[in-house]
Amino acid sequence: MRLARTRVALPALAGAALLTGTLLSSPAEAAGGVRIHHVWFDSPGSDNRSNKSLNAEWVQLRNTSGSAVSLKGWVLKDASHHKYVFPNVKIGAGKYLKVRTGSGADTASDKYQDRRAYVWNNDKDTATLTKASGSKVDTCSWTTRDPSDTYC
Ligand SMILES: [Ca+2]
Ligand SMILES: [Ca+2]
Repeated sequence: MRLARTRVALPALAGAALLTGTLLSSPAEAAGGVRIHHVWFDSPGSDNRSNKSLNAEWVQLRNTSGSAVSLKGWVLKDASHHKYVFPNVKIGAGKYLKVRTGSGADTASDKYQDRRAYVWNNDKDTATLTKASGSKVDTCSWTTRDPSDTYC
């Protein structure tokens, strides 16, 4: 079961978010509007652990706020505490960023965990995004009832 999400009128709140986090009810907004937007947990085709297949498994973040947010030291982890620590990168206002499981050269829009095994279980798992301080920013959970093409 995916977690219930609070949908708010983000364009209207983007300015307010710059002034204070206390107006906003959830940790996601308080963190500046970075969310787990989509998790493609079941790589297309057979899961043969090829680098191509590993990189077709990813988590996509979205910055719904009106300003860039630094992800330095932020952590993306699964239910088994496999952690990916973000390098010194920013996610621009309104931009998306994918964290792919396999190896590759990081770009502005694509980061690589450089793993040789899958992280995001096909049957059931939870992606959790925390700040460097450990405070929770967002989570996304799924089961087999949620296909990979379902957004978080
Ligand atoms: Ca697959
Ligand atoms: Ca996992």
